Amino acid sequence: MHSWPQPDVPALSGDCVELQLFDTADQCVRPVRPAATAGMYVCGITPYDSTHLGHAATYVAFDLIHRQLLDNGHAVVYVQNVTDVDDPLFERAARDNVDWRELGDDQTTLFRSDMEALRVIPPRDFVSVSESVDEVIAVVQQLLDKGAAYVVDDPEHPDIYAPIDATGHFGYVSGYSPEHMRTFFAERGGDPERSGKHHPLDALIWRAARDGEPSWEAPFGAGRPGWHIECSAIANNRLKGIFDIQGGGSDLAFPHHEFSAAHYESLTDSERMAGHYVHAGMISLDGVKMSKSLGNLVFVHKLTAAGHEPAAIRLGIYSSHYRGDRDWSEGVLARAEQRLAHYRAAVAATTDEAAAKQLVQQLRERLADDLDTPGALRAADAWASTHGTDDAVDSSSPLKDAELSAAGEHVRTAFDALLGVRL
Ligand code: 5CA
Ligand code: ZN
Repeated sequence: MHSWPQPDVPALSGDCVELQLFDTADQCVRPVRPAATAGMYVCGITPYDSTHLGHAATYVAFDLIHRQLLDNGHAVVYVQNVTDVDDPLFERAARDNVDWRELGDDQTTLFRSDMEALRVIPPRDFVSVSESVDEVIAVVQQLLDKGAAYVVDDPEHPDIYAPIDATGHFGYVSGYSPEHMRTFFAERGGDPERSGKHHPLDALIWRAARDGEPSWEAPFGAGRPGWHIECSAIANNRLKGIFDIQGGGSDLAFPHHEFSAAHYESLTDSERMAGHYVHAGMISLDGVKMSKSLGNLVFVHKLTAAGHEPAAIRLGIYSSHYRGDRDWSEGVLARAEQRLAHYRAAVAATTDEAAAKQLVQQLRERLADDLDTPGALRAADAWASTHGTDDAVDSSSPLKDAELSAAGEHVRTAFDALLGVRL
């Protein structure tokens, strides 16, 4: 499916700093070190309801990674899926009496416009499950042929599962204990009670056709893809040899990323699918996790419709570290809007090139250190306090090039290139 328009990402002068990221599997921060072309896969939305600020914060975190990789001189192959074949989507479509394809298309369109507004660099390949079922069928067939998948003993619904012992190293991505695995498997779309499975944690890779559900013909019987296999197939078919980063929110570490990796590794007899497994924390609103059931959702399109700039939304997200569970509130946004005005006033006033270069270097260092955005903003705050002006400036919209000194222009370019923020 088509992606969204590419924002302008200006080239930034000065010395780049090698990106280091926390890897969930190894539980440490270490350099990413891709080849000339880096590969990144980030799990996409399930398009049955509007994208909320939690989703947006996660995609903005990976956009920061994308931007640091570009600044490090790499080309980036960025791949993202859209889970448009899934139970919640079918349930919502049935409830609202609309076709599931139409619901998925409409919500994906809204997502694209939110991402475009936030100046998120689009994936090169934006791939829906419904357009990649053939890829999943090929992988399921290979797993069956290899003995790394089995059909449950249920003639009515002969679903296909991958056993958790298909590799000898299952569990390395999340590092969860068996108790944790059981809890999260049940909470996050797993079916531990399904009769006929060899182990309660074995993962569904092909769901045999049911009445009233969409299904596709396959050599092993009509049905539809399981969740983890879809991302495994879509990612690995596009990132062969360059799978540097597998990403998503922390709720995806187990079982989703664990099984996506295990499926690929059992198929290829390899040890490790991705170089880094990177996970963003969950966003809450006023201290309560944003969730559809509570209805405490903040939507990007509502904020922008109310006149809040996407640049301020970005700065609000950056005020805390991407890996922590983070709170959003009106106060966070208000402080971000003050910051934006403060930075614009300083960029408009400054003529100190040495200080501008020093700030840009600090921004690069902080961001290269596992995306330390709070540290980057602290450096910018200090710089703006020294170089800014108390004069009132019109800071409600991006500044114009012609008004800026070389120093101001350099800082503005850095905010745009590294942070996706137009000052
Ligand atoms: N389609 C699957 C991935 S293949 C999925 O998880 N879709 S989703 O729409 O539920 O979530 C999309 C992304 O947003 C995932 O990376 C998820 O971890 C992240 N996400 C969901 N809720 C939040 C939240 N409250 N805060 C931060 N990230 C979130
Ligand atoms: Zn996924």
